[in-house]
Amino acid sequence: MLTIWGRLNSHNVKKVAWFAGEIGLPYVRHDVGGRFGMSAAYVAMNPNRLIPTIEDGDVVLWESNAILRYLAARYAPESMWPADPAARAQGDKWMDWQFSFADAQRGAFFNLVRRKAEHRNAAAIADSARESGEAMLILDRALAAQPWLSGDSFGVADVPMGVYAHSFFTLAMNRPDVPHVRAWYDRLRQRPAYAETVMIPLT
Ligand SMILES: N[C@@H](CCC(=O)N[C@@H](CS)C(=O)NCC(=O)O)C(=O)O
Repeated sequence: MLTIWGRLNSHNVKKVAWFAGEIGLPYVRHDVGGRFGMSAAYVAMNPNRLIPTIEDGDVVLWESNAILRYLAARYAPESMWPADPAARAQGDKWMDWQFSFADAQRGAFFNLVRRKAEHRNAAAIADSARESGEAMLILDRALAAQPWLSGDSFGVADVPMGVYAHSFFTLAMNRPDVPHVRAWYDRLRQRPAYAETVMIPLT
C-alpha cells in the first residue's frame, strides 16, 4: 500500500493525499514535519528534511509535484494526465507555476495562520495579498477559457493550484475579483476527496 509521509496541514502533503483519494488509491499517512519532527530514518529517505515523501513498493520519492506525476502515470494515465505532449505540457505548466504562487502567498499565510495577532507583519500581509492576487488574475484568465487546468476534464494539473485555492479564499486578506477561479474552486469543493483532505482548517 502507498505510504505518505507528512503532516496534513502542509499544502504539499495535501496535494498527494487528495490526489491519492481522487484516483481511489488506498494509502496510510504518517505525521512528519513541523511539530511532529523528523526521524533519522525519514531524513535518510528525504535528505532535504522536507515533506512529503512517499513509499510505493520499492519506489521512494520526494517533491510533491513529481509524486503527483508518478501517481498519475502509474495509476491513472488515461483519466488524469493527457497522453498528447502538448496538452500534457499545458497542464504541467500550471503545476510548476504553483511554486511561484506559493512564494507570493507565503507572507500572508505565515503571518495570518502561524503567528499570533500581536506578532503579525501587516506590510508583509498586504504585499503578499497583492502579489498572490495579481497571480490569481492570471489564473482567472486561463480558467475563463477552459473549465479545468488540465483541459476539458479534471486531472493532475488541477491539484497543486487546487490546494492553494483553498488557502487563497480562506485567508483573511484582500483579494481581487476572480470569478473563474472562484467557480473552479466551487467545483473542486464538490469533490469528496478534496473536501476530506484539503478543506480542513488552516493551521
Ligand atoms: N518543493 C517541495 C517543497 C516541500 C516543502 O517545502 N515542504 C514544507 C511543508 S509544505 C516542509 O517540509 N516544511 C518543513 C516541515 O514541515 O518540517 C515539494 O513540493 O515537495
